[in-house]
Amino acid sequence: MKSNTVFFRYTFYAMVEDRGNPPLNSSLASFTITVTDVNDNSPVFVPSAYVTHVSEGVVLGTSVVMLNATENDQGDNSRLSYRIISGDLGGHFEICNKTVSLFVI
Ligand SMILES: [Ca+2]
Ligand SMILES: [Ca+2]
Repeated sequence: MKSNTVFFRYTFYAMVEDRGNPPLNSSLASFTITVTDVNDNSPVFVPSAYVTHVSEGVVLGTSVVMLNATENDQGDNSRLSYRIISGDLGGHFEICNKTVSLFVI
């Protein structure tokens, strides 16, 4: 677990009673719920801009840039996926994990 993660802990007390008249209660219980992680952090690219150069004779499948993002949540809340959302008009690039590769010319 990351040390900077905020945890929330709730402690409840409950009572049980019967449906008689008058109702009788004789037992109390406490229970605690700990929220280990809330997805309250967004991933951030570090750096936020990348510049690279590719030779026109490069072999298809060559990695052209490695992206990096940080994320302060845990588990599934911190698992990242990368995708190109615009700019690749010819469909020449693909991202596998965090690696951008040239695949189609
Ligand atoms: Ca969190
Ligand atoms: Ca997150």
